[in-house]
Amino acid sequence: NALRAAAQNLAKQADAGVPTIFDKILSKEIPATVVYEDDKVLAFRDINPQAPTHIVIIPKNRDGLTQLSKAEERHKDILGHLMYTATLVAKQLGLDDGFRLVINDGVKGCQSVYHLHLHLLGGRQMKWPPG
Ligand code: IU
Repeated sequence: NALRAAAQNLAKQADAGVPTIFDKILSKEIPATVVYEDDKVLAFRDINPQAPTHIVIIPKNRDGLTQLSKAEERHKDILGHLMYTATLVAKQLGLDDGFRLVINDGVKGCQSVYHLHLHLLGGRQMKWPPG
């Protein structure tokens, strides 16, 4: 269907090295409220927050990781680094009573930006199952 075709097209463009919106945030072409940064990752506030605290954490070097399901052996370090970063940011932002991490993958996962990213959500009571 149309949604699937659009998502596959976005993924193909990202695979081909076409900059995503997150590359533009990394290059400062598009402004973002950065809450944490090191040599490997950037964490910034989501422009359409789904919780009082909603942070997006991305690898600076996409290295083929348009989405989690493209992960290969060489990505294990950055995947761990992203998750560890979430714990640092959660502490920094005072999410002491818990938080949620989400990675949307592909069409059925509702992924919209094809540059791997981890969502850190907190500041309210979460529900299970998610939507
Ligand atoms: P998703 O998992 O691919 O759906 O997440 C993409 C997120 O990026 C989504 O929550 C958007 O609100 C967010 N975002 C952003 O923070 N800044 C932007 O310029 C754009 C999207 I476009």
